[in-house]
Amino acid sequence: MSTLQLMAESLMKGKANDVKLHVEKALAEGIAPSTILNEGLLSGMSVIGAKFKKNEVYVPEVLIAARAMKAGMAILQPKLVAAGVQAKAIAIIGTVKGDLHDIGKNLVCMMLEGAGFKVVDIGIDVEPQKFVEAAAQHNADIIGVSALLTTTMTNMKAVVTALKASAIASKTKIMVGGAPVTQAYSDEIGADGYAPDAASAADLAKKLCGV
Ligand code: B1M
Repeated sequence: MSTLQLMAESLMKGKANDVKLHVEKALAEGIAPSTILNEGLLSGMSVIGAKFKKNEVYVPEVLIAARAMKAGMAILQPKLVAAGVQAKAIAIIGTVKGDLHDIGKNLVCMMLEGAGFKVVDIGIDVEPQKFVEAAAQHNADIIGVSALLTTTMTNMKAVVTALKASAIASKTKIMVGGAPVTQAYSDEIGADGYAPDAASAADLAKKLCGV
């Protein structure tokens, strides 16, 4: 098996130290940082995403794989920057105003990072205008809004309204998700898309951003 295949395998098993060693070995072998990212780390993470969607792996496995990916990225990131490799797109992610749940939102961040996005996590209990300000500040391609309560999902509409009224409306897409959210609700409030889980959120974000 090649170093990149071993790297992807180790990532899928959540073996952070092995991932680090394989990244270092791949760099020593002269493999380009972008190839290590795409054919090693992202390739492993996309398998995890697909399995998560099919309920073949669960939240703990995804968290462990994401931790292994982060360990590899810590070594690779400076090399990517030096090589001028750009993120595929930029995403702002947060949980709506009044809502403190962040486990699902964090998984969405990890899957997006695993799909090659630069993710700016703006946290929980986020005011509608804050989503738009962060998106403008970071020149974001997409805003992702999470809600876990039937009482707070209604605040998603205010985020959509704030975005549509802003100067970045034509550039920045918005997707919504979280346990009580549905496609019908997303359509009703005028969001660009809804994803039922973190892996689907990464697929949807790629589609909406055309990357
Ligand atoms: Co809360 N809570 N909670 N809670 N909590 C729920 C959501 C609840 C269903 C429990 C219940 O009653 N059965 C219920 C909501 C009822 C409703 O509105 N229908 C509830 C309640 C009522 C409350 C409080 C009001 C309780 C109280 O104080 N009386 C309170 C509210 C606080 C607030 O937010 N203002 C509260 C508090 C808490 C804790 C702080 C204790 C804790 C949160 C800790 C944290 O997040 N750091 C907590 C927890 C842990 C839960 C449960 C048990 C688990 C939620 C979770 O993390 N799931 C939950 C019951 C349950 O779901 N079984 C419950 C795992 C996570 C991976 O799934 O977040 O759904 P989830 O994310 C999924 C998808 O939804 C999707 O992808 C993720 C992964 O595939 N997804 C997106 C999520 N965001 C997305 C965004 C996207 C796309 C997909 O695009 C942007």
